Amino acid sequence: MEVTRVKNISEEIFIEKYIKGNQPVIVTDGMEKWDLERFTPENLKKEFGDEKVQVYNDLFDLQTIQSLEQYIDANFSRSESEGPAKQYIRWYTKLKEVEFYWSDSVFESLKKSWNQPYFIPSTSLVIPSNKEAVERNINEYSYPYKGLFISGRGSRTRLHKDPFMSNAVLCQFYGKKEIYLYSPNKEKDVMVNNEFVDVKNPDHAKFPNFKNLTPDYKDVLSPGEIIFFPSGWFHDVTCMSDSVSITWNFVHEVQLDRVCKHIEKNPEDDQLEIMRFFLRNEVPEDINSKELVEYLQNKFMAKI
Ligand SMILES: O=C(O)CCC(=O)C(=O)O
Ligand SMILES: [Fe+2]
Repeated sequence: MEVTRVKNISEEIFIEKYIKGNQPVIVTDGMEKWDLERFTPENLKKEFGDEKVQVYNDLFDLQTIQSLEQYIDANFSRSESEGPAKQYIRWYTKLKEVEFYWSDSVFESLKKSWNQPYFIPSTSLVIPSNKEAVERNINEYSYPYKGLFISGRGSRTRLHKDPFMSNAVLCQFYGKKEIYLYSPNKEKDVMVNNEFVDVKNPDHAKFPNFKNLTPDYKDVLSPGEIIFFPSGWFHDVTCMSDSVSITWNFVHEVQLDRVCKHIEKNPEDDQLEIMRFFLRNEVPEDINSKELVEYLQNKFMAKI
């Protein structure tokens, strides 16, 4: 089944139907005023070719550090005989004080060429922290967990779900991506011992329930389209051509319950480090999971 496509959608309806309803959707008119030409491989190479980038495999294991130009030359425009690309640039903005090739300066420079999509709420957000109740514009704000994804034809992000029940927004600037989506209630079929099935090459001995399982949605994301991955949905993304996208994560207050339940069930989840980072201006860095849930419930209590 294909993902529902909508346009001219209000923030209220997006919140109600898709964030609260926890359903995926593709919005087809969210990038109309953006400068997509700025994001072509040729232009990115010209503007940022010397920048160092992290290059990953089809999950999130770092393979190498190289320049953007080196990556594009080796992985884009590959001929049939060279075969598909296997490596993938996931270029995130700064999450913590560690030596890393973050993308902050590149995002700063690209700022005028895109924007926060009109239907994505910028208030009432649990993540990113919004203590001062000011609006958060994904584009203006230095936003940990925002990334530029640059990837040659054939490269892939294998099945996973995003951390701490956050949603992801994926904006497609260049090329096409094939997307498989499995709903959160398929967890026992696609995940065993914290390992995700490779949906395109499943190990049936390890994932016996996966047999004959079809994705809830299978679709192709084209330039100018934005897909919303709701919290807890499993997604697998394969580049059908050379590709450039931007992605980020957020949590809206209508989902607070789900996030708190996740924290209570998984108090040792490594990914909570990211949650703590987002809330660093509000809570002590070493806050434990129980206190974190209490803090969030109190903060949003008036509203739930
Ligand atoms: O585009 C991809 O390869 C993966 C996207 C993704 O996992 C996300 O946006 O959360
Ligand atoms: Fe993801």
